[in-house]
Amino acid sequence: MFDSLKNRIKTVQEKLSINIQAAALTSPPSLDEGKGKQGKIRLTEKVRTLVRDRELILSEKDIAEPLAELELVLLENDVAFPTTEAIISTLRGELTGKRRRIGSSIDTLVVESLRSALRGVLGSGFDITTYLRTHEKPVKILFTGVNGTGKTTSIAKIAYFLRNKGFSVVIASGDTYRAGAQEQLSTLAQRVETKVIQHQPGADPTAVIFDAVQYANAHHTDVVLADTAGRFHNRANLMNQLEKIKRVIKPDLIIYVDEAVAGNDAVIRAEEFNRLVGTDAIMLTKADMDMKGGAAISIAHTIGKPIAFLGTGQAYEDLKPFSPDVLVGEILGEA
Ligand SMILES: Nc1nc2c(ncn2[C@@H]2O[C@H](COP(=O)(O)OP(=O)(O)OP(=O)(O)O)[C@@H](O)[C@H]2O)c(=O)[nH]1
Ligand SMILES: [Mg+2]
Repeated sequence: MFDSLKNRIKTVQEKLSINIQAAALTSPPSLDEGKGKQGKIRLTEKVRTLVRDRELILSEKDIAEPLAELELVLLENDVAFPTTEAIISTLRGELTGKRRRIGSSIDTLVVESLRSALRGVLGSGFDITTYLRTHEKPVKILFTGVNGTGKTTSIAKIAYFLRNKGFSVVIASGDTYRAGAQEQLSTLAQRVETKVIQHQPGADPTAVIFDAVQYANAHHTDVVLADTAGRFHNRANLMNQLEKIKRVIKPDLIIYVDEAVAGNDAVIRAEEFNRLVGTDAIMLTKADMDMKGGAAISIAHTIGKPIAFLGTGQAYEDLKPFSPDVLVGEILGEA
């Protein structure tokens, strides 16, 4: 992820440093700066020496150009408009208006301000293992999302991940709609050695998930992972079916699954799903195929829900618990 974003952010970063250095050079010296210079700056001095310990207040004008460039870079990489605005506004706030001592630390100032602006839109992340440890069992997790985003694959990955953490898991084969969906899930579940509850094709998904919860109660299973058929949010009958599942099963968590490659579409769909059936956390799949990373940056900020996991490939090990700090490090080219 972020292949196309990283280099361009680096360029903006450099431009910001240059502009700040220029502002430091042309600003009047502060009171405690070396006496006897009478405000004259000898340009022959090395820049680093010159700006060291200089105090200045950066104005919006000083950084307007690199910020405009950053705005464009973010939008071109599918970062949602409100998220882009939030990043720019935090960065502007971090850099301007404050009296600060500018020295050899300009690069650090720029990187840390960028980090804080990006960090601000990514939310807290969602630590599923802490959630599971602190909630009554079985914890019922319902997976929602449009067709083909990776719900079924993600359920197998999460089952594998949770079992490795010591939790017992049962999967509910709640996609009774798409031909081949149940077989796909049984094959995946077999690979990760997890029990699946299935009914006949065409059965009511609520009944399947209900049975899985009964199974979990009887066997003291920690977690129920409930698959559902892919559906578009404008299909009222299918959304009503999700509503029914929610009403009857009362899931503890609803995880909305979408693919990072969908960019802004993922953000828009996530909002609709959240509005219609609710969402507690997000799983973004196909991060391995996403060059831009816009959805990963915007989705939590736009719908106000945390990202729990990133899917990073087709195998069941290809799952990463989401860490906002690691993601920001990646964007800033530190990882
Ligand atoms: N590269 C990559 N492929 C993925 C990832 N997650 C899922 N896939 C692939 O995406 C395709 C669709 O995955 P499914 O799990 O069937 O998607 P789904 O959301 O359950 O699809 P429906 O049930 O039809 O709505 C499969 O070929 C998966 O192998 C991922 O993180 N990276
Ligand atoms: Mg599926």
